[in-house]
Amino acid sequence: TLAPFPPGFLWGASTSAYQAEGAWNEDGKGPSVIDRAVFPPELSDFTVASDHYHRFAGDIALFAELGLKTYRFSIAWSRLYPEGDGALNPEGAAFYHRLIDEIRRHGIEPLVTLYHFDLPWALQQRGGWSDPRTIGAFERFARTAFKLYGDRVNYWLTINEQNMMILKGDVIGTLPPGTPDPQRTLYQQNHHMMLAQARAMIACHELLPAAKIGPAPNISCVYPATSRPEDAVAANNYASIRNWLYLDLACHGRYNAVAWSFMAEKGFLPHITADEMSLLAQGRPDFIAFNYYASTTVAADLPLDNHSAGRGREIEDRQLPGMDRSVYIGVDNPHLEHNQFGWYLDPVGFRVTCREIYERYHLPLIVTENGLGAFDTLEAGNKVHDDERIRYLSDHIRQLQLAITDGVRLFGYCPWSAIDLVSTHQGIGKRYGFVYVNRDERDLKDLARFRKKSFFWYQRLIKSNGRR
Ligand code: BGP
Repeated sequence: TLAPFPPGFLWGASTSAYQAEGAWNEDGKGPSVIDRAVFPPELSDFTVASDHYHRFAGDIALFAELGLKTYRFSIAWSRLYPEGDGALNPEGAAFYHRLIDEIRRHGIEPLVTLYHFDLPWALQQRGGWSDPRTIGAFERFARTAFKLYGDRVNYWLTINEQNMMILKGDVIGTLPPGTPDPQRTLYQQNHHMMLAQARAMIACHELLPAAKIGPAPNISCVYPATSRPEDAVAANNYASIRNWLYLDLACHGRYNAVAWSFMAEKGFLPHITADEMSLLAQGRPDFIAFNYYASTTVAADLPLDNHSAGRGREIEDRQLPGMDRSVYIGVDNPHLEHNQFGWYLDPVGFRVTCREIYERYHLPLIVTENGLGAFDTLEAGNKVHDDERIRYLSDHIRQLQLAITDGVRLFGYCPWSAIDLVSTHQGIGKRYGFVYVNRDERDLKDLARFRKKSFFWYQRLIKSNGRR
C-alpha cells in the first residue's frame, strides 16, 4: 500500500524572474546576462516575458485558486543591485516586498531562489564567475535579501541548476564566447559559485536561525546502456560529474574522487586553497531541492551494436550536457518514450533519483522543477487541453508517492511552471504552465491568462493531498 503524502506537504509550482517578470529595465533594474545575450531572431525576447512584474497580483490570485501551498520564484539580482554589488535599488527591493506580501496574504509559503541564471551584466563585464569578487557580491546580495524578506520567507534556494550552468556553459552559463580553455574556466567558475553558495548558507543560518536553505541542481537518473561492466563505469562517471559533484560539495564540502580525477586528467582542476575547503565544509544545507525532467543513458564506447542487444543509437550532444566521449557517450534508451524535444520520459527514474539523493545525503528533499514542455494551443472557448501534461505530472507524482512509501523524506513538489513563461532556448512556444498566457514569439497580443485543463486537475489533486 502507498503511504499518503505527509500532512502539510508543500504542493507548489515554480517560475524564475527573467522568464516570467518582463519589465527588464523598469524601476531601476540593471541588465543581466540574459538581457545582453543574443538569441536567434525567431525566439521571443525576455523584455516582456509573461509580464508577471505588472500582473503579479492577478497571477498570485490564480495560484491561490489553484490551491498552491508554496510558490517558487526567483529574485532578479540586478533588480536589487543594478550593478551587481554597487548601490541597492529601493524600487527593486520594494517590488519583492509587494510580491511576498501578496503571496503571504493568500496563505501561500514563498520559496525564494536567490539566483536563477541572471547574473548582473555589470559583474559579467568584469569577469563574472571567473572573478573571485563575484563571490563577495553574491554573499552581499544574499544577506540583503535575508534582511529585507527574512521575516516572511522560511525557505531559500541558493543557485538554480549550477550544474547546468557549468555543463552547458556556452548556452546558459556566463562563459563569454571565445573564452580560451573554456572547460577549465568553467570548473574554476564552478568552484567560485560553490564558495558563494557556502557563504550564503552560512549567512542565512547566522541572520535567520529559523529559516531553511538548500541548493537546487538539476538531477538526472543515469543508466548504463547495457549490463556490460564498462557501461556501468561510464554511467558512474557521468552521474559523479553531472549530479554528485555539486551536491557532494554542497552537503559534504568535498569533491568526489571520480569528478576530481576527471578534472585532474583533463587539466580542468580549479585553483583551490585550504581555507576555501574549510569554508565549503562549514556551509551546510538544511534540505536538498532538485529539478528532475528526464533520465539519461550512457555507454562506454562506440560502436554500440558490437555488444549486447538493446543498446540504442548515439544521441546528439546537446541532449547530454557535458558530453565527453572519453568518459561517457549518451545513447538512446529503447525502453523509454521521449517528448517532442527528445527528453526521455521516465517517471520510474524519478523514484530512483529520490532514493539515490536521500540515501547519499540523508537530508529532506523538495522537488523544485518537473514538468512537460509542449506547444499548447488555445482552442475555442479559451480552452487548453493539455492532457499530455496531466499524464506526465500524474505519472511522476505516483512515483513520488512510491518514493515516500520507500521512506524518502520529501516535503514538497513544485512543477515547472506555475504559469506559461519564456523557455530559455525554445521561446514562449514551449510551454509548461498550468495557466496559459496569450502571446506568441513576437506578438504580445493581450497577455491574458487562461486556466488550462491541467489547472483544474492539479487543483483537485492538491485539495485531496495527492490522491489522483
Ligand atoms: C531548467 C531551468 C528552468 C527552465 C526549465 C525548462 O533547466 O531551471 O529555468 O527553463 O529547465 O527548460 P526549457 O525551458 O529549456 O525547456
